Amino acid sequence: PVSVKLEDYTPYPFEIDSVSLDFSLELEATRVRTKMSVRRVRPGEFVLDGEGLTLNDISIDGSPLQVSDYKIADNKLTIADVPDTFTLETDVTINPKANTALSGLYVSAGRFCSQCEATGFRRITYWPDRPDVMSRFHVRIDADKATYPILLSNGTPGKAGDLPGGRHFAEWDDPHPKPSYLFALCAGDYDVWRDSFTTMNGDHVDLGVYVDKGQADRAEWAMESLKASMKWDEERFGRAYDLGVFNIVAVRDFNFGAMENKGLNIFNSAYVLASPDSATDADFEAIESIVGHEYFHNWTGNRITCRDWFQLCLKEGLTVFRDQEFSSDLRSRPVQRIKDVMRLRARQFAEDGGPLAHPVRPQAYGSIDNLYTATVYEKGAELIRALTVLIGDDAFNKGMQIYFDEYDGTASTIEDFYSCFEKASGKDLSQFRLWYAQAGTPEVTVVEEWDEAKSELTLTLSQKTPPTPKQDKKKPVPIPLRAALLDGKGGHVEAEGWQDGETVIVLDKAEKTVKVNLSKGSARPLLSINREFSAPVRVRRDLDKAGLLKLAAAETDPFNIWDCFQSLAKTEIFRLLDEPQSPPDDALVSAMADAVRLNESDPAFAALLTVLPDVGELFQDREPADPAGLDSARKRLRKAFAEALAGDITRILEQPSPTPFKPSAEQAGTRALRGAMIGLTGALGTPEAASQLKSHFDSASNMTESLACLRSLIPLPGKARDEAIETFYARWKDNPLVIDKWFAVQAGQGTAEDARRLSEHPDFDMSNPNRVRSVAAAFSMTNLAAFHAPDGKGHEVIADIIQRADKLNPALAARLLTSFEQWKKLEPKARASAKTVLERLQEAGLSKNAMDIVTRALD
Ligand code: BAL
Ligand code: ZN
Repeated sequence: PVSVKLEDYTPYPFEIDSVSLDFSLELEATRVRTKMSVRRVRPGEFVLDGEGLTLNDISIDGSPLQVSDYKIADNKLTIADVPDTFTLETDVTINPKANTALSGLYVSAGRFCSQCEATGFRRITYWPDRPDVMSRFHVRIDADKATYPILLSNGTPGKAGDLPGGRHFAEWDDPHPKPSYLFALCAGDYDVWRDSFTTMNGDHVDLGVYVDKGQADRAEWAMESLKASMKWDEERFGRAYDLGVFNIVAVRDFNFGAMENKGLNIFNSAYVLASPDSATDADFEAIESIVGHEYFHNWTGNRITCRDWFQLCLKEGLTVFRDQEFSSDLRSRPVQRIKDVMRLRARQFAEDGGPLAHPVRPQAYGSIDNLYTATVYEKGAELIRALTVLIGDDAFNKGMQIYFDEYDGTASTIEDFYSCFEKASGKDLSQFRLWYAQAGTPEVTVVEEWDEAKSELTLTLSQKTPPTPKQDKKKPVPIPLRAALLDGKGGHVEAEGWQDGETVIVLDKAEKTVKVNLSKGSARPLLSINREFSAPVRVRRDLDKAGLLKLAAAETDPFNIWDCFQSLAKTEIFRLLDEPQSPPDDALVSAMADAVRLNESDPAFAALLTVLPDVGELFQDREPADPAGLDSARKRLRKAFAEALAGDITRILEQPSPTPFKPSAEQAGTRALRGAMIGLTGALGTPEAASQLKSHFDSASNMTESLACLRSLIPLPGKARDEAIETFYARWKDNPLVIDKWFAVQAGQGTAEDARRLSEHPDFDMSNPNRVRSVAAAFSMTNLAAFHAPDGKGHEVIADIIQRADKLNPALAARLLTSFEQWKKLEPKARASAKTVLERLQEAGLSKNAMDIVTRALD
């Protein structure tokens, strides 16, 4: 695949101070007239991007150009001779209805909607479609008034009025210069949930959430989340909103979760619409976090944008960090941390360990759409968090203010960003920036030696980052490890130079020795390390089962308590895999159950203690991986765990679910533990369990518990299961977001035949990314035992869906292809089948996006 390289970056030779866009909306032939004021700032050709456009007219300073004056080739329009200052006008026609790639201007449920990041704007008009060209946008939209009564774009509304022929128009002005990827347009008939916000500067902001007709009340939570985000960014980072209007539009057909267009965020409806009966607590939480994320982009992404797409982590990693902090402040910090690390380990560690591994800031890419990865987002966020540990919160906060002050209105780089923290902390951060250039998850080994006579603990820490594609050798990176010395009684042990028994050890060499001096006669303390998961690494310690249990009991960091049990469970699952006849270890299972009971007063945390590492995570540590074997070993442990908690399950589920329903963290925590107990009931696998689940399903008053019951019933064949599947469908068949869940719970636990049957269901819709993902991603990314079954049927069914999806929506197909990323780790039969399927796809001639993934995966 053609590769774009970071080292090839050159600034654009022209500035375009302002642009007017005039849209005449028609489903199949929308006219876009563009007028831009261009000014040469350095030598170079005048080249614009454009894809799938029919050019009607083009003129410079009012004089039409002849065909010989310009060249259109390879999706670029080049005009050889241009004055130093000029006005360019273009008139193009596009076909939004035929746009199934959902990039550029397209139609969803009869309404116009746009998606321009990363390179969709060139599918709307000719433009230098790169983030470092920032311009003031004036937009005029005209359309049929009855069909499209609401016309929205970025900024604040200007003139509006009626036109002949039943049409009307509206104008929008965005005073903030922005790159084209932040342009947005929506037109159609919506219901609106309105509210307002007064900023810390006393400015009034009109807020609107635009949704399908009849669904306005389901936008209330998104609106509450928006107001909370606006307030939080003022309080935490001193950032106020900067326009009089902020709108969100919900769209059913959308490739991303949401998009941060200036003043007009466009959202996948899954992250806007919520009601207690139809949305789970996880949905409410995701809405809050994604609304926050997109809003926070207003400063980290929009006011300060990226110079080029290699800097994507500059806005994404930083904004994920900000949304994680927002959720931590609104909810429980330790619970949030655990959930974030679960996601990181499941998705990013897997990516980092396979053929698609790439640095947080890559040096080259084949297709920009494929760079929206867990590495750029999640590892990018972890690096910001590690930076806060390395330089401390005060220097971090100071550095952020320097960044906002010095880079506002610019398109920046990672170097610019880090220069602010160098200023704020007085530290040289050049070694830290290596984290951005090296792929792979560092492994840290910790060896302890205790000298009784000297009361001295010697820690030998070493790091090693495994080779990744095109990067065999890695340099040491600075790894900030929060550490504490535990006394085994719930407290810390003092040591020279440590504060309250805590410190940050920065492992910045291949190996480092740290001497810890305790007061004479001290007993040997237990070491707590990488507390709160302060660095995104794998820690290897020489701790056996007894040692880990002792550490779990002594730990004062909730993250590490959870993590000790994760390690214990992982080791036990591997043992059960190797010893299929052996029962799960009773002592371990009781300790796991005790930990759940002990933490019942923090139900959200207790619920997380019931979650065993999933198969995807397990097989990162087991090569060659036998997903079916791991799944069955995991199920044996889970069943024993459920048996140990049987009395607690009954007791907890006998209590009523909190009423009236509130999506608060407190109620969600209670329901999370109830949901965990429902899950464990399913793990028991008995006929009684199935009938208990069915009766709980029938009486559930909220989607969290209803869906938990359905999920638990799916693997238990019988009447209860079949009835639940039918009842759920019949009740929710008119609510596509809930039917997505119905597809996903079945694909997530069924066989390849089930996935195929679901993909042939009349409600399966290849043109809707949420629905495609509800079957294909649920099956291939969460049901690894079935997806990677040795008979290859799982691979076949997903390859078939990918091939069909690719014809309509290459970005979606490419995303689904990443489910093959761990194929080289598989046992021989599944590995052979994955290879055959990938080769077949490669020969089938897929889109550029999909070929980029297939080629890298096979490399
Ligand atoms: N910028 C694409 C969607 C998001 O990360 O917010
Ligand atoms: Zn983002």
